[in-house]
Amino acid sequence: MLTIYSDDHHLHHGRCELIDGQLMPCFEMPSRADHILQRVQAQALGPVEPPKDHGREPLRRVHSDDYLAFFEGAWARWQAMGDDGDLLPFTWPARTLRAVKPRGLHGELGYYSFDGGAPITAGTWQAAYSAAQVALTAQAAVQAGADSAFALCRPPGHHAASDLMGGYCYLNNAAIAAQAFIDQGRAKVAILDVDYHHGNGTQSIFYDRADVLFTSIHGDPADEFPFFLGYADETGEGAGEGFNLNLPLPHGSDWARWSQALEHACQAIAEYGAEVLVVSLGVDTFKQDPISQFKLDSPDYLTMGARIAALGLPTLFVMEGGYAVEEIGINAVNVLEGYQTARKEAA
Ligand code: SS9
Ligand code: ZN
Repeated sequence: MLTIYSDDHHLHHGRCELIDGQLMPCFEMPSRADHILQRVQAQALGPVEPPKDHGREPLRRVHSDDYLAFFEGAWARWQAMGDDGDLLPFTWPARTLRAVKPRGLHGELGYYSFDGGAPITAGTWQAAYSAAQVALTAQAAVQAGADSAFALCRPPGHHAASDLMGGYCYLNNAAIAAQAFIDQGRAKVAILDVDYHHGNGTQSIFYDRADVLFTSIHGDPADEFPFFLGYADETGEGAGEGFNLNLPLPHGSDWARWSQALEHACQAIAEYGAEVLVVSLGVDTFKQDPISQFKLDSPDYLTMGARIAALGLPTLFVMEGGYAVEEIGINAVNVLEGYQTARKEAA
């Protein structure tokens, strides 16, 4: 399997995030992607190539122009104010307030974000832009006929909506790739989000559309980030009614429970008649993940990959979360190896 990877992810290294009442060192750190790349190479998964620049247009298909301009320019504005620490939001347009767009940097940052977990640093725009290009380059390989490809994206993307950053995410790499499939002539794209957290950004981007089915298995938002989206009764709206499937699971869920939800999601994807599959590949479902509450073990990821392969669809894997840094490479690459082995056996 081809892996697309860019060193630019190192340009994003947040100092801290607001979590559980404290400013903590960011769990989303550069060594995450380094470990995954090392494992891809150690297991000889396949060639590793840098991204090609597909430009800004494919990003504009998912994100608003004003959001992209704000994100790209935010660091320079922050520097002009004389600061060089991380830029973090602290006020949001919650209920009873108005979702107006303020003029100043901190107000605008609150307008364009939903939590205090996505710091902007000097290199964040470039890292996120390159991650989107990583996704687009892997997407192009699958569109051109490859059975599968792995977009080793960092920072992750599935929490980012059309004009919102949050949850370590800025540009929605999986959504940008899914939209590229549509724009290149595919009629039905399925997204399977296996990250521990609900992919609120991806859901919202495709919520009123029938051409992209969004399915997600995640910690029940009643008890888990992102709290305000990801419930089972969110089934889509308008033309998208019936094309959104949330499978929330309780804290402590193990492979026996998780794999039933996977079966449910895979059946929905097969019934939908998807032409191509995008997997939002988070491995923060791992039992030792420091911020998550599921109990998957490393061999489970091999089985996960094999079940995804049984769908028989061209598949683009897009890296999302996973914070048990030592094991992240083993677990992520296990999904890819499980997939690849099952595809070879089927062929
Ligand atoms: C947990 C706080 C979670 C954000 C997590 C974002 C994960 C992205 N106490 N903070 S995959
Ligand atoms: Zn996650």
